[in-house]
Amino acid sequence: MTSLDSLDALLDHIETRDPHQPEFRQAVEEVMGPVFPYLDEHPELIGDGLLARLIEPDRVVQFRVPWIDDKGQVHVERGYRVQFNAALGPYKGGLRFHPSVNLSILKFLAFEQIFKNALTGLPMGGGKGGATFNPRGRSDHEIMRFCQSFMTELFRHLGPTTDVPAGDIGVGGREIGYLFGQYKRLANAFDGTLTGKAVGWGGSELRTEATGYGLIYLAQHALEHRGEALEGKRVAISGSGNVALYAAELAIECGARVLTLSDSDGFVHDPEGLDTEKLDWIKALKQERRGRIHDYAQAFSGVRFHEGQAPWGVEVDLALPCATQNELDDEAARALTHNGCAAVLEGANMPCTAGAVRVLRGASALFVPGKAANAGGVATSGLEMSQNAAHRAWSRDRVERRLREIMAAIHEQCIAYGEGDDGVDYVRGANRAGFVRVARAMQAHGVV
Ligand code: NDP
Ligand code: 2IT
Repeated sequence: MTSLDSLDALLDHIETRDPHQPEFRQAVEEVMGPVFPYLDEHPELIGDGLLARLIEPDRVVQFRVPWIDDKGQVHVERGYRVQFNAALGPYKGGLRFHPSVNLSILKFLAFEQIFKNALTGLPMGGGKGGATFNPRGRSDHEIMRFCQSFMTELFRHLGPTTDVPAGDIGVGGREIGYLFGQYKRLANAFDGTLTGKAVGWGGSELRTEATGYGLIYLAQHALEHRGEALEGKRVAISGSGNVALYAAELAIECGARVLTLSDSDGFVHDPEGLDTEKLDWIKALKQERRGRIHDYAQAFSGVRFHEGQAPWGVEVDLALPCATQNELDDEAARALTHNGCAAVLEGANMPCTAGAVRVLRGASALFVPGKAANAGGVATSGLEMSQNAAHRAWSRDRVERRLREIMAAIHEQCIAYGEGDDGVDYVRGANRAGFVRVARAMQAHGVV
């Protein structure tokens, strides 16, 4: 095998092996770009073919998921679990149900997850899974039957010390309930094999809010480090799912003005800003009625709906992309910085393209990558695993205290590995800190 001792060689190797996996290639470039210069001073970290082993998943499971809709028609989806790296603990990462799901996207997400999980300091490896299933417009019974069929294959690959999935796009509390029900039935075990469970039956307090809240805690640390505060800032948020809505909730509580939310139809712009009452209305719309974001513009005066557009043209101080990968490109980044936006934190996984990140850095905007900014969700999943293993349930205060500590520690690691003459480079800090923890563990375990 050719030597993989440069970023170009590594990316060429991926291109040759997996020419149809652009998102995976993008994620490897994003992680390893800032790590390579560090390796010049720390060659011991990559002996024994570490990089070649790091970019190859431990295992990929792909399977057929047949299900029957309410009209009796049979559908066949493709299901996956990418068990990427278990150097730090059992595979851990969400499940995504979305028609765009493919191996490239799941490998990118699982690869990111390895280093994100490392940053939390908790004992979790990296994995991701999902299916091509589109939950949009499906009845509860259709969702249930799909989840049961999906779990009927997946359960044999899971376990509380083997692989512990959670939610991601299209997989929330309802889906985790159905998945857990079928897992429990097949495995004949009530254990901590899924996280994101409801609080009454093994779930952790605050897991629902954790990704969005953690994003805001991280934003507070990063802004404070620059001598700024969140209070009074105008904020653009994309998405209106789990991450977006709880980021909005805490941002509002901290005195920020949240001006936008979106879904795949377009974005809503509320120039007055959301308040708790409006947000409760949107939560009911999205979580109970499963409606579309444009309904918000119809129900509240002064709110405009912009069909087919993302919110990055709105004049704001802070942007929180919380929908999906590559939703904020270089053009959007130029629009944001042109309008005076000085900070972007990734609530979603890899929502900013490489070009967008270059534009933001060129404009000296604060940029915090997802593996640091959105780690609060998986961190709280880690706390849920601890509670399940101990057969205990912690109070909301205790979980919140731990989550705050973990986000503060992630910020500290970004500073330790990323601070330079011109401030903190969070991309460098987060990727180097995550990589070092994983590489040390892999070296200790030998060539496996
Ligand atoms: P949800 O399914 O709850 O919400 C996703 C939101 O993003 C919806 O508003 C959805 O709109 C929108 N969206 C999804 N795909 C697209 C698309 N292709 N174009 C435009 N809008 C889109 O998912 P989450 O909030 O859980 O996840 C959002 C992001 O955060 C993802 O990148 C996920 O990987 C990441 N993340 C999630 C964590 C979690 O704990 N849930 C933890 C860390 C990161 P629509 O309904 O119209 O599809
Ligand atoms: O991207 C993510 O970190 C998640 N979807 C959450 C994973 C988890 O296991 O809680």
